[in-house]
Amino acid sequence: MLIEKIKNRTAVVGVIGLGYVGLPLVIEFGKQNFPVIGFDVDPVKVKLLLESKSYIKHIPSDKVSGLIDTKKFIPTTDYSRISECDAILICVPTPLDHHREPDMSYVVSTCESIKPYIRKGQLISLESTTYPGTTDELTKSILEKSGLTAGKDFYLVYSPEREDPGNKDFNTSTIPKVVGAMTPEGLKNAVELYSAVIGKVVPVSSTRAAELTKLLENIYRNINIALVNELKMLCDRMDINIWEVIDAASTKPFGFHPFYPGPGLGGHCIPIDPFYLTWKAHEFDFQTKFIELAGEINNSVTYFVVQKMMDALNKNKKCINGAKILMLGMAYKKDIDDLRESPALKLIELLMDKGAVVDYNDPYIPSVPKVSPMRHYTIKMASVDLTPENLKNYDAILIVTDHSCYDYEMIVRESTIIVDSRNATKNVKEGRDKIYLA
Ligand code: SAJ
Repeated sequence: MLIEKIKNRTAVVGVIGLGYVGLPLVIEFGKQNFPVIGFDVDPVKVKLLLESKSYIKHIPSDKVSGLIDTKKFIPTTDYSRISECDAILICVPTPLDHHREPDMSYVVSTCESIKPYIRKGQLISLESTTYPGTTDELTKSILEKSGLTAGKDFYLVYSPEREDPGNKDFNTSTIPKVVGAMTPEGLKNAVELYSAVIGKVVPVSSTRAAELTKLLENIYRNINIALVNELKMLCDRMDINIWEVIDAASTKPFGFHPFYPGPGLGGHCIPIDPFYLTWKAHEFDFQTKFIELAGEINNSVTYFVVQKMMDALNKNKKCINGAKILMLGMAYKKDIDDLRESPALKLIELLMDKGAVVDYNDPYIPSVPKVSPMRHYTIKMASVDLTPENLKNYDAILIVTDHSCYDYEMIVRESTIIVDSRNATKNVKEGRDKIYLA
């Protein structure tokens, strides 16, 4: 039944959570002529979509207007319309709470909201990054309170999102999609559904395998970034340039993938996802020591950068207390405007704790709201202009995010001390004696 409706594009696809994961899926299914109902708890998002406006930086509004014009896309906050859907994709956040433990509240509240309206024959797929067992245990248990049985009355699936906002090489339809289901029948239907919009679908044997697949992808990054961050701190003592070494190692045409040291790990995936596995592993009397060590190192490198700032000021007979520091870059990685978990926020706090007077410049982030998205910091700042005159007002410059648009020649020329945590000044020839790699 469902497969037929997928094949003839009459299956109604419900997408819950119209953020940077859900909205691209809405667009892809809309492109393939499926009727789509988009669900979100935020009425502002629904209103903007109805006005054919995109609120996601890398998704142009014409992609939304194209959808609305077909009259086959309905954005709504009315969860009772879940009963009209044949397939339901859940794309809601899975952050960490204050104790750095999984915060499943969005997944739970979504399942509770749709429970009264799910019906026989539907396919329900969770896409949020989460610990192995979520689908089989948490999602299943809530949805079965409807009286329906997962695997029998409805298909229960897990398919991790792999959205990489702004990635120029890959997009929603060209990033292979891993899919695991509770039953072979469910898997078959899920493969059929996702194959309608995504070039390559990768079925695995269970929802747990699919859940762990996504975590492995991001733990791999976290661990390898921690490795080069640790080597950066060792190389500082050994007077070796770690970036030179990584570039040289990258000439090996196989068996090596370069990662680069930085001021710490930001973003809503890499610093967070690994701790979903750490938390679940405890249930099996297992310590994920590697993950926890990587977390420790990625945290400590931020303190290392502060120490290097103090050393640089000291070398110039200045002290951190009262020093005027301009931090370049607030976003968690270059050329984007996302602040989440950005190490820049922690650096500001640590520098201020030592009495430094800190300003920042970030062309992508004109101001930091009073309470940043991180909730841990209450700082209110505005980006200062990056001009030769302004640079002269600071005792030191701290490069935190290596935005491509920065004029590093000018920055070095017009500054006295440059502490560079990204090797962003690697091509600057003049004034190298003013640069301190951190
Ligand atoms: N970072 C380093 N050194 C590196 C790479 C990254 O310090 O060599 C830092 C970044 O500055 C940032 C943090 O790590 O603060 C995370 O950076 P990221 O490049 O991993 O970017 P994210 O957080 O946007 O990760 C997303 C992930 N996508 C999904 O989870 C679907 C990740 O799996 C992707 O591999 C990554 O984008 C990507 O490659 O862009």
